[in-house]
Amino acid sequence: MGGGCSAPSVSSSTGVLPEDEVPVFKVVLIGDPEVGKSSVFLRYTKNQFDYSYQPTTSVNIANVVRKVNVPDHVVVSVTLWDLPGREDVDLRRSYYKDIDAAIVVVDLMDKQSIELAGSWKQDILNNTLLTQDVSESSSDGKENTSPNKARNVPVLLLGNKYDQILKREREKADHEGEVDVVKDSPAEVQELERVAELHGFVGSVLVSAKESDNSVHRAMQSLVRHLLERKLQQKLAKKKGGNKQSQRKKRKASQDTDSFATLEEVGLEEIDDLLHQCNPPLKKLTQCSSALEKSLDQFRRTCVQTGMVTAATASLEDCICGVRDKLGEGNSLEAVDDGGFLQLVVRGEGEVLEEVTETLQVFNTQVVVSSKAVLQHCPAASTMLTDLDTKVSAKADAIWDTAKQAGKTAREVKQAQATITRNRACIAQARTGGAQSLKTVDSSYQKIKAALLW
Ligand SMILES: Nc1nc2c(ncn2[C@@H]2O[C@H](COP(=O)(O)OP(=O)(O)OP(=O)(O)O)[C@@H](O)[C@H]2O)c(=O)[nH]1
Ligand SMILES: [Mg+2]
Repeated sequence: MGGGCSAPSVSSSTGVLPEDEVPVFKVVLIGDPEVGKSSVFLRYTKNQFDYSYQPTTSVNIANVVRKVNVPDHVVVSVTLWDLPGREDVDLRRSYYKDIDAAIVVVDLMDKQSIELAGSWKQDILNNTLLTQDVSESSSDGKENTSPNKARNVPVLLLGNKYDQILKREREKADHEGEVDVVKDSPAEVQELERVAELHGFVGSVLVSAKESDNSVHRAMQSLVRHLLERKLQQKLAKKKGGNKQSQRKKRKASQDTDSFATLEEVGLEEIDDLLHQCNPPLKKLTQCSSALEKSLDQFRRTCVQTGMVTAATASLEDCICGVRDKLGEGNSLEAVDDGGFLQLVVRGEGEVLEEVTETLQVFNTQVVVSSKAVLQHCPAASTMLTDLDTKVSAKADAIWDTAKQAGKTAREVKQAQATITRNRACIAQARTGGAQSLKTVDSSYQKIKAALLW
């Protein structure tokens, strides 16, 4: 199952992400009620299916970490949002904030849902224009406020319940006694392809959330591969374009994105108190993760600049081996324990090249410092956030009572719920980033030890 139609095309990779970077993609599932969004969500996140229908009343969010080949193995984190089919446009718009992609789900057995797919895509277009982050700089250093940025959000069309189409076709063939007759694809499948082309979807895929046939998984993988390809191409374009002035501006832009955004308040005191308490550990996790990523990147770039390695995509082991190869007669490279991480030190009497000293200095002052900060702060910050998040979740469950006492309207409560959902997604994302940073530090430690063994 999951055949036919066109998946998003993935060209061959033109660049490679730093090995320690885990790209995070936010993807929303949208579409008419009862088409199977929650079922697709459940299949992808837990590989399960539920026959009963429970309309989704508030958004479901899950983080899934997967491996994708682009063409090397890349680990990506997908934050999937399952939105209610019946939702007020203001709330929907808030869920669209900072999305990387959207999936419009339709029920192949429901012709109307296929016909309405275009209006769901338009909904993304209209509402991402208002919410898309416009802080990113274009290569000329100007702020990119162009509507094209929002238009760029890839939207995939997912024809769900394909099992029912196949069942119907099988029954029809049995009834008519047809044997091995080559027929056109079912009308619904042709309609899906037509709608996808007409409205500029990035592709259309046939899936069944009911069957455990991997069709949902394959559709998601192809979308994620497509997103990765875009990210790689954007990185490459950024690297290529740019004079010194635009680079300065870019640096400033990246410093700006580092500046920590606090959680949004919801307007209910006891919940806001908890959210305020979340800000310091959230900031710590975000800053530690970002500093680690930058230091590794800086070390890699220094290795290229000082001639330790030639490829900008060299791994950490390649960099360390490159340094060791340039040590000169009579010298050796040693890893010395330093607060849970390792300093790299040259031992011996031989002369040491300036380039080697410079490279090791970047390692010892940047990579070591940021790695130690991750080890020191991330576990505690993450535990603190987990505890606070549990409290926020409990408060969110009782929000109608709290809000009633505070004299809030139903609309205000719904908005508060949406804000809590967004805040909790930020918390989940920071915790995933923190856990990933700890893994990176651990694997860097192992890699350094391994590189120095040879
Ligand atoms: N046969 C079949 N049934 C499906 C499939 N996917 C979902 N269903 C059924 O369709 C019904 C609706 O599925 P949901 O996933 O709850 O639909 P939804 O789009 O999330 O609905 P809302 O939350 O109201 O927007 C449920 O009874 C599911 O069991 C599928 O691939 N095949
Ligand atoms: Mg649902």
